[in-house]
Amino acid sequence: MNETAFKRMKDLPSTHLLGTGTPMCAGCGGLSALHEIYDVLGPKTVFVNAAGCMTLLSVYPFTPFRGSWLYTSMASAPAGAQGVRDALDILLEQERMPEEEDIDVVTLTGDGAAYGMGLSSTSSAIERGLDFLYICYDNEGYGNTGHQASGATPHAAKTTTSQGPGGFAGYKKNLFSIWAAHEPTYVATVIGSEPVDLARKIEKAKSLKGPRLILALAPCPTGWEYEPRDSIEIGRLAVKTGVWPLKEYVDGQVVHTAVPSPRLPVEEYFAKQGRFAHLFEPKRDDELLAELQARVDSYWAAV
Ligand SMILES: Cc1ncc(C[n+]2csc(CCOP(=O)(O)OP(=O)(O)O)c2C)c(N)n1
Ligand code: SF4
Ligand SMILES: [Mg+2]
Repeated sequence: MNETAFKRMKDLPSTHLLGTGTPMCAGCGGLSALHEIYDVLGPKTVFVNAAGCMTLLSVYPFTPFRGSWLYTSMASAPAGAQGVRDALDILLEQERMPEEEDIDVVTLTGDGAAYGMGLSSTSSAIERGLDFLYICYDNEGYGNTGHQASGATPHAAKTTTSQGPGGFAGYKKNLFSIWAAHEPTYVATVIGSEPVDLARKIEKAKSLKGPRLILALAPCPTGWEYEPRDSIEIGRLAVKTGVWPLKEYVDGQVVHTAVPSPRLPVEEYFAKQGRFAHLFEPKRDDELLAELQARVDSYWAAV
């Protein structure tokens, strides 16, 4: 962090969360989703944060979180959450802490941890019925280290590790369904550009106990290659084209909380991002665009 950024952070009022003084990229969609989520969760939370872009928010001795924050390795945030929950439960059981001072345990990671490195410890935590809220901001790559491909990278996107003519050859993992298959308390997708839907889901998640996931698509100007001012529009297009379905899993049922109608063509979303520029230039790739559209169509045909 340079000296100016350090001075700006130091001067932030103590109530200022995730402000412009942090060393984050302008227009970060993950940061705006987290800001909205924190507005609902409030300071009675302990964030267990795996390595990634959001760990840059808390640079010793400063933090924008008004509650507690703990840093873990990429693979072990749910294990860290278990330790914190256990410690809180012991304090409650031994009456060393009154019930009203109990704290919500919140795991915060990127997609690299949530879809890949931390999946095993996540699965085990859900299996044990851990009472925690897992927030994944999904920028579809290892953002903090230069946007390498992750388990969340979509088909055809260029990343620093998928530079071939067709972009990423694999397909985005379905983390929503992987979580739902564990039959946890709650799973929901959100996006910062739909704040009302997001706030309702966070309120619901906060009111429940047990393993809960909030999966936030996080438009990332740096990794997705677009102007920071376009983050909200790109987020809205992700929903309007049907690329990012807004839905929740509760009581064994999946319910869509928004059904785009009419659905916009997916190319309106792709055309705004440099990581998909090869779909349009130097020559339009009709075959690949048709495949991408067909995959989204078949998802919605089954809803
Ligand atoms: C085991 C391990 N491998 C690699 C790293 C280096 N590393 C730090 S942050 C990061 C990217 C994490 O990606 P993601 O979870 O998607 O979060 P983002 O950076 O996109 O916010 C990596 C690879 C690490 N900390 N630990
Ligand atoms: S790389 Fe992307 S996710 Fe990371 S801070 Fe920048 S905009 Fe946000
Ligand atoms: Mg990421």
